[in-house]
Amino acid sequence: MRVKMILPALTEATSPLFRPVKYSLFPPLGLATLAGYLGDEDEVTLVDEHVEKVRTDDEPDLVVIQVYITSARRSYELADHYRARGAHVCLGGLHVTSLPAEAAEHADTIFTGPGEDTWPRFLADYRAGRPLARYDSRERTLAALPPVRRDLIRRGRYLVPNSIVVSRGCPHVCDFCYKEAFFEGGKSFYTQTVDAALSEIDRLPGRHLYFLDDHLFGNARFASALFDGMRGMGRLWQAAGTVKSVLAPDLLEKAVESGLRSLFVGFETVNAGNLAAQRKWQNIDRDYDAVVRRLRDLGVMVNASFVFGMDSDDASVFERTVEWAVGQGVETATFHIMTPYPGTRLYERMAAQGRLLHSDWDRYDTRHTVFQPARMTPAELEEGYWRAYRDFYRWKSIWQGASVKPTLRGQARHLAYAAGWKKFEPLWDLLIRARRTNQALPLLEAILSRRSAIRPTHVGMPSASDGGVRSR
Ligand code: B12
Ligand code: SF4
Repeated sequence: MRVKMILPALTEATSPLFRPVKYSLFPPLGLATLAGYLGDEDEVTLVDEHVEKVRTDDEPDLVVIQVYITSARRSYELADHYRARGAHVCLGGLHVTSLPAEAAEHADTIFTGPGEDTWPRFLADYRAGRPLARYDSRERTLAALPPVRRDLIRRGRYLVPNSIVVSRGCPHVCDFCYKEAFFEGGKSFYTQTVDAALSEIDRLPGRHLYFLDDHLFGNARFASALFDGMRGMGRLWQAAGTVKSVLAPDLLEKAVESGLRSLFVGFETVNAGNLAAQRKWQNIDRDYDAVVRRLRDLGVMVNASFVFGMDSDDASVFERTVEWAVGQGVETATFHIMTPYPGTRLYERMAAQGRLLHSDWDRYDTRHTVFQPARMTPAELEEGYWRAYRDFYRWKSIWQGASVKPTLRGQARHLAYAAGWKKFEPLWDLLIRARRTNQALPLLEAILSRRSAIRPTHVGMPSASDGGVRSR
């Protein structure tokens, strides 16, 4: 059987003029996971449109497309094309789960939720000549997960080919997050066994790892055993964690000991009123300054994530957020305009209040305002969002942020990391066009390995040297 798996890109990622590096960071892990269920006799190709062109003159038997909201239009275009050519087209992923009826118009079979239970079931049915039109995931487990087909990934085209996920979902229930809707009908947070996760790590070449788990620290017992197992492997890694998990004792220290060097932290808002409205219970009454301080003391760089446009936000939120982040010496920040994704509580609330402006999914990309904000105009929200990026990544702010670090080594690392992402974008663009993105990885590893804790901690250095990584 000839199988073609496609991760379609949103328009911005394929622009002939400029390619933001963020689209060349991570390979399509979801599809490479599903490919693990295919047989040796199957002929498989995996195409990621973010880093390569999709050829459409071929004739696969089965076409598998992963649909995100921002790439839904392109996904449907490809699906219609291949159906017209006689292929059986399968659509799955987040957007299909949110809006199955919309996706079904472009597919022979649709899948809702994660694919580890439904995909092997479909393959058996398809081979037996009786595929269904819809499969809904109910059994949530990562037991018996076959190895991810990393051989199908063009490693050289990604800055971070070693991305990895060892869990699915998250124990929290934030209002704006995709998670509750995607995992409806079954468990919404579960992990691999520690042994399976360690084996997957072992299979990855080089030093650097990026955990894409929604909340790697979400199950403390699992995380603690994982970090114990990773100690001495000489890895440098980045991940995402919550404010609460950073403040919890011990686990973070273990993570650092096993190679954690940068963490993506979901601060989301500097307005306390927003937290309750968004059911972000785990952030309420937490001391954000203490979070940054604790990470800095352990030599872990911070990628702080913020969402603008929640109901308590007025036009002053942008300046206050940037001021706080720069003043704390946060290395990198990711800003988003709040975006109500179909299927979330936030979407239902906005729809019930008549505040949704349109359903042009292309613009549900967290850079456009798609709803009526409570205390700003939609234009003010977009302008403020762009201004926040400009203000945070000004040279002046980068210097100011770096100066918070008490050692020269820490300051140098701050400058290199913050400037590397935003000040050298034309260089990234050149590397991407030359298909050499991966050649910048040693530089990233070098920056991460320049760990500089302010205060001595009880944490020992990972064996290979010291180092550091990312986010949520
Ligand atoms: C890595 C990542 C990226 C990377 C790369 C994406 C990639 N290569 O897949 C980059 C940086 C490019 C990126 C960009 C963006 N991202 Co992003 N990203 C992620 C992240 C952190 C991990 C994705 C991942 O690898 N998951 C692990 C794998 C194993 O799971 P999976 O991909 O979902 O695949 C499983 C299922 O979905 C299902 N499945 C998927 N497809 C199919 C198909 C079939 C046939 C079947 C049976 C099953 C199936 O089975 C798979 C195995 O269980 C997710 C958060 C998350 N936890 O998923 C956000 C996430 C997907 N991103 C999100 C967003 C909003 C964006 C951006 C719009 C943000 C922005 N402002 O730039 C852009 C645009 C994305 C686009 N191209 O359209 C949202 C999506 C919301 C939505 N409803 O679509 C998420 C959920 C983050 C969030 N919490 O809001 N992202
Ligand atoms: S903590 Fe993050 S992943 Fe978990 S529900 Fe909230 S936004 Fe989603």
